[in-house]
Amino acid sequence: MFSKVLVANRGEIAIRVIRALEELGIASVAVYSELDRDALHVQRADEAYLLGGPTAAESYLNVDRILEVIKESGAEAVHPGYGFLAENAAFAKALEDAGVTFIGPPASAIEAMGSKTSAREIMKAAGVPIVPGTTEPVPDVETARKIIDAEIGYPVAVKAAGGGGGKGFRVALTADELQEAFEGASREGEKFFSDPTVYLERYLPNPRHVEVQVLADTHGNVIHLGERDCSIQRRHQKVIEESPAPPWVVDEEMRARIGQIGVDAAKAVDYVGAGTVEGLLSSETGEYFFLEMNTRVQVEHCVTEMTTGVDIVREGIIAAAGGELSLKQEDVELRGHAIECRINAENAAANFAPAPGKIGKYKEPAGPFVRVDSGVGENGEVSPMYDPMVSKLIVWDVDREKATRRMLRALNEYEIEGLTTLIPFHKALLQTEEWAKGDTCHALLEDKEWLKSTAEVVEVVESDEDEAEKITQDYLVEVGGRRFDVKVVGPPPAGGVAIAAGNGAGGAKKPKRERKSGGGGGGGDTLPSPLQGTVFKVNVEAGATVEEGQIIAIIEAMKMENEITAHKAGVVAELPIEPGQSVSAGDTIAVIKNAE
Ligand code: MV4
Repeated sequence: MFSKVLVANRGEIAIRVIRALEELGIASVAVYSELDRDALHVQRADEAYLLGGPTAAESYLNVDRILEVIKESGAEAVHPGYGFLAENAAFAKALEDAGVTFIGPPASAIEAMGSKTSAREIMKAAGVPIVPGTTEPVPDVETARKIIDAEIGYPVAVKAAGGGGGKGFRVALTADELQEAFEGASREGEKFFSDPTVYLERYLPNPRHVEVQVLADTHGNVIHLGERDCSIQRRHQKVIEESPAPPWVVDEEMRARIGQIGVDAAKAVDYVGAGTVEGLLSSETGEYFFLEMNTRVQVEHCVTEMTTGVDIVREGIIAAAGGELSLKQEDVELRGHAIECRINAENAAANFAPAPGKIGKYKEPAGPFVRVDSGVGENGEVSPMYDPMVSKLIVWDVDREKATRRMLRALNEYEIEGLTTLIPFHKALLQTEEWAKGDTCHALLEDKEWLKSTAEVVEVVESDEDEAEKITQDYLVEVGGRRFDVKVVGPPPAGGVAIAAGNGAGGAKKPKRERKSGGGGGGGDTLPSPLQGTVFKVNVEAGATVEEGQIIAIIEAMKMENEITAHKAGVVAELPIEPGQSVSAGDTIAVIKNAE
């Protein structure tokens, strides 16, 4: 076994890995960017090294510097977590060459699965069912047209070969839409993966996203830990995951069938460690098709840990060290139901725009069968530079309905001051009939009115907004001897002194400023940028009349396109932005005045 491992990541997954290392008696080495000097993962590790500047390229993607730190620290292996270098075959190869163990599959498996066309070809040869379509790149629109007419038909999905997770994915419902879909997917492939190659798949109407967790060691043992259902996605980002799938979606027979598909897929690339085979389950025919394999531990691995009792991260480390998996397929037992909610610093009411910021008070839920994997804590900060995830909240209970109630209870306990998060969105979603039915909730996730209705008042910890604002004051009130905690939202009292006794402490508290997480500018005319980035597109002109929720501009940040929508209806009085310009969080995107 290793004695020291470097964790090439940050946030909750770095901490998750460090915990597993400590339990195995392995020393941990953290790495960090200049922005992460005080981050939790740095404090939690046995030693820590600065990688470089704030951008991912200068720090968590800086292979040369990471190789230096490996030498300096004497680490014998590297755990990449997810994201950053986790699926970078060149990085895995560089470590192999340096005699350092990459905790993950061989570089050849990463490479085989990295190209989606190559993965489809290998899976087809291995007898794994793939979504009908091409396994070879399609050179141009004309060729695509011929293949679709002869074999696939419409609607058709055009996907980037370098893609995955929905990047470079376009749909052509009819022949008319093909050219745009083809060019769009190719452009996105070029932008994200430096590879314009695309391929075609039959477009399945309203499928479920069902994936299989696999584990493999170097002794030929390959097992699966059942499925996760991740059908609740927004712009291809998973927001809620569960294990197993709702019982009426996947039964024992289907579980065995798709589990075997996962095992066959892993075997076909000589997989080692923890991996996930993603697939689509046709809601019409019950057919299951391989979509892609993620050659790393995933964000949502925790729900499987809860239902199987297997520590997936630990098994991955043991496998990389040349050990045997601690269990056989027949030892795998699924019990009960687990749900995970991603607690992102995002504003569901504003198109899920990233809402980075400083956290004030912070209190995590606890109690039976509640797990919180978090990357930040009290007085921490969610930086616009990285993924906006604050934490993952995972609960377990004997069945889906009870797990849902437990999740709602845990969400109610969660207190994150100063940050707009998906907590109110999750609370609302888990109380819908759609969730109860096990629906994929696509319509809800696009329903602007419904999303708006989930917004909650949040207390701003630190704000330089200067307009007159309402404040929130907490009072303790006793009515007929019964105690009530009362929140009063309104203008600050004359004289500006507020006495709060909310938590029984009795002392005077500074009045807190609040903002409705749904909009910007506290009801003013100014639409501020919720994030730092580059103006990609301006969708309206100055003087235009806009509806509330209409897209004003698209801001690109971390390669993601974020739609900035009008916070109110009116006339665009000012529009001080143009494509290519960089904006900071809080900068004015537009001033929208009421139409007279
Ligand atoms: C598809 C599809 C329909 N047909 N492929 C790809 C990435 C993943 N995030 C979702 N992807 C899809 N690929 C074909 N051939 C539909 C989706 C899809 C989806 C699938 C299951 C559950 C939710 C989804 C949300 C958006 C897109």
